[in-house]
Amino acid sequence: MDKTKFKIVVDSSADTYEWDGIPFASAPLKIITDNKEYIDDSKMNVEEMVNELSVYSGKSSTACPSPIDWLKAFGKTQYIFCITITSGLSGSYNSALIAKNDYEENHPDCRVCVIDSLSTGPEMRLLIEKINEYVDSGFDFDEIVQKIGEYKQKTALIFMLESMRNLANNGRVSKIAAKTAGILGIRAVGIASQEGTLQLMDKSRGEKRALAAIIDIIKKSNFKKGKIRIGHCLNKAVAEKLRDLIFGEFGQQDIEIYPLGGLCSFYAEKGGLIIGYEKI
Ligand code: X90
Repeated sequence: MDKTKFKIVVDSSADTYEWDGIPFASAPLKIITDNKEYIDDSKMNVEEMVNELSVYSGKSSTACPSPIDWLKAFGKTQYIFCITITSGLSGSYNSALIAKNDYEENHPDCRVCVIDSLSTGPEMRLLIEKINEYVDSGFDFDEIVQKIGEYKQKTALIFMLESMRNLANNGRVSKIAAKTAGILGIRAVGIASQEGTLQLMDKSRGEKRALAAIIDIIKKSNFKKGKIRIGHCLNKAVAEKLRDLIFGEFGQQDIEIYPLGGLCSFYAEKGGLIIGYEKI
């Protein structure tokens, strides 16, 4: 199989700007304040943004890629797999669909599969890895479309947030849901719902209890063995604690830890963790 006929394209909520071994592109989301626009690409300094925003009290918002941004990321490739942040919280998926229709109309020999992750960050990372594997195994476009749809049923996402201020201010969770996270020491633990929205599961006082709540969710999802990807916002230490708890509870697993990109860091805020895993 000629791998150069394929391309994986994601929006920047996947925290992934480059990928080895297969043509790859990331379409940036933007974080906008009254005095600055941050573009979530490989050049962005996430730590600087998070620190600047922690002392900024004005309005801030985000914007998804436009269809033109998506078309730029598509380039000229025969088979494109395009993965977006959940359509339950962002216009990115709809924007990608417009780009797909335009692209296929102008390139009748090309095909674009747009995947609504109903999730974000580390769960999208798992989808990237899997599509790459399927291409390596020699499956054709239609087979991969079907297989990745099945795989997506087996992955899930958990989050742990110390603050939900930016989520609430931008209408991505209700103000009531956001209220307790943000009170000193309380962490909101939850999952991506079936509809691709935030579903709170637990409000824990203290890091230890919050990590225990995460382990509990993984256990209840019937996890035995699988890949786990942990993205953190300036909080590698807690990500490593979680990894060790997972090893203790379920034995050695394929776990990777990495810093969240700009978009996820904006919403997860300092200290936040987002975990993508193969639940079955
Ligand atoms: O279109 C846009 O401007 C982007 C809007 C994104 C809104 C929410 C992003 C949330 C990221 C929070 C924890 C993970 C929740 C996943 C639920 C599906 C991080």
